[in-house]
Amino acid sequence: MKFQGFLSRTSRFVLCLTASYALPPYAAPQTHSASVTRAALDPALVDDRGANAHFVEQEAENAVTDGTIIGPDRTAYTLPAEASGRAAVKLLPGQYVEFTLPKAANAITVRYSIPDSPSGGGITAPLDVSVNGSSLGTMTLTSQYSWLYNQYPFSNDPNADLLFPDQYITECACVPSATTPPPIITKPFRPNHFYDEQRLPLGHTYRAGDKIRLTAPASSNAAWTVIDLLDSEQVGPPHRDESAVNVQLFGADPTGQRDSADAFDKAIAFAKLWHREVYLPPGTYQVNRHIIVDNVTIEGAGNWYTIVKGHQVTLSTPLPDGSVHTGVGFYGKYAADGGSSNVHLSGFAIEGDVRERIDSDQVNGIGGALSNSTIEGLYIHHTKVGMWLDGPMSNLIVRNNIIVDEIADGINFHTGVTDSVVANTFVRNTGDDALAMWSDKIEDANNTFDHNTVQTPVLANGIALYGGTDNTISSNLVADPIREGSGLQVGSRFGAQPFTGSLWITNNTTVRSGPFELNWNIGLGAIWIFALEGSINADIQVVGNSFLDNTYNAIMLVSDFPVKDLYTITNVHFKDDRVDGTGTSVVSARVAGSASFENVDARNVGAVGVNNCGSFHFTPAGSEFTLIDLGSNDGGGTTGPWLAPWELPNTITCDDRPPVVPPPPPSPWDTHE
Ligand SMILES: [Ca+2]
Repeated sequence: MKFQGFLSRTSRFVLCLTASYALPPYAAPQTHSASVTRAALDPALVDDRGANAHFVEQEAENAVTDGTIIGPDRTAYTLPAEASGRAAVKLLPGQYVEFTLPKAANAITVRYSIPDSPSGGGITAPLDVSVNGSSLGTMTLTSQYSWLYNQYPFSNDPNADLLFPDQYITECACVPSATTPPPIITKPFRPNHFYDEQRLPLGHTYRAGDKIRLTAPASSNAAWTVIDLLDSEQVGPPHRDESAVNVQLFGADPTGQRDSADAFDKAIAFAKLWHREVYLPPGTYQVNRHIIVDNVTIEGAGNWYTIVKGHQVTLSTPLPDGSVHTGVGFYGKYAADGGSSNVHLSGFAIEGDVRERIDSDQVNGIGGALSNSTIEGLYIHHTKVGMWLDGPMSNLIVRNNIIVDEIADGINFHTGVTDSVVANTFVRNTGDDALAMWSDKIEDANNTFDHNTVQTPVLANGIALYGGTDNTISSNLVADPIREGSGLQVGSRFGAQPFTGSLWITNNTTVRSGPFELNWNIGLGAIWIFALEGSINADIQVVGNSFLDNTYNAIMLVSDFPVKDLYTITNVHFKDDRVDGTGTSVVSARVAGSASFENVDARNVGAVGVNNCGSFHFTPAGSEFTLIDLGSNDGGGTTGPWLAPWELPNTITCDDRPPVVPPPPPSPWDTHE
């Protein structure tokens, strides 16, 4: 692997820019054509929900191009489905897409996809960058971290046969190894995880109205280059701390040529001895293993300046934690070893090298147990999970981070994580739940996920809770879950402890959620409450949320058919929620139990407001699921009011596959409605 330092890259761009100074001044900035969106939504529709990121986001499909817009399309395993807003721009060699900067910026991030190599493993290809017609240089795009195939936990080989021919697959609705004649499986089977993103410091501040053009060179080796979006931002000067312990004094190499892990350890030991902080100056530091942190503060110059980057390393013998690989990561001690406390990490990037999913590997950006600690201002890229915390542990504050292009989860509070927070964190393109609390063996309690943005998890959910007590999911923005999950999930799954106490799901916005569930062959809800391994009867308050442009339903309460007579969902309370656009119903109930509704308003509803199947006994007494109408549940769609009296309290309306009526785009909600 070649390491390219920030400093050398910056200086190259500065040189290019010197030439552009000779050009005549440009006309006054034009800002009218700069369409800034948040998760492909008009920012006015998002309110103050989601992370307050430093960058502004512009979708390629709204930009100027001589390429081809692909999508919108929400069909899994397609390029548009995994794009933000379910649309992108496809460039053939020689074609471009051009964005008009909405604000001054000295740095951009490009989200893109290029083809895999015929045998897997990825290719690299150039992308020319120019500003106002003046060349800035060429980015080297890669598909080495994208393109997975086949059944979970996936393969990098597009030509692989089924990994598990003895498992049911929905494509043939059969178990292939038990089927005669065997079904024909098209290859590549289930391609996914198409996108990656790359950051580029521009070396100069450009003005609002300046035009950033991305061009696939005519000579490009990539048959096509898909651009999904551009983020742009003004990166501030590097943070400096002269009083902290500088890792370079212990031999850390900011050019990334030499391994700096031992130097990090020495600097940390020295800093702890003298009760000082550790400082990582601007540069790229090669680290190919875990840095164990306990009772220490490590601060970088900012995540655009300080990059800690590693190779994936194959271990000759597995570690006690089960890992067969290691890689760059900052880990607290495991809870079984006493855990870590008073760790404060800030202001750097962690660039991993994980290209495959091996669930036993600890190749995450942040790991272990970190009590009484803070993690802020990090950028985590290409690790397996961004932050996988193994408790028991307590009082961790995670805020202002960016986690993108991961093989599995973004952040997982796993096993007895309590009194902890994830706030103002931006997560895009995870390969599993973007934000999760998994009460495995010991319950997670009193945690909050607040004001985070989640975009395009390619598998599983935007935000998922598996058991726990008194947790809060508030003011998040969740967009574009693609398959086998939805925007928000509350699930008794994965052996989790039961839900107890209360769960508050308040003031969140989801968009383009409620996708098609390929295994069940039905549509999900933007919020998906799933009693798979036990009844869900904790006090669940779903208040003040907006469920926008739902592909199928807004709300789904469901069990699984083999356990439909064992488990129920009760004590769920929906209040002051808004539903703008459902391909099918507002509520789909496929479980026994009940839920209450108060001031839940809906419009642009594509099917009957409530799809009530209960537990599928269809007795004269009606459905086994009861809707409790607490009033002011207004609005509806093509079949009348969504919560019409005739549906109450438990009229059977079961139709799992009604025609889907794509709703119009979400629009401002008149406060008098
Ligand atoms: Ca897009």
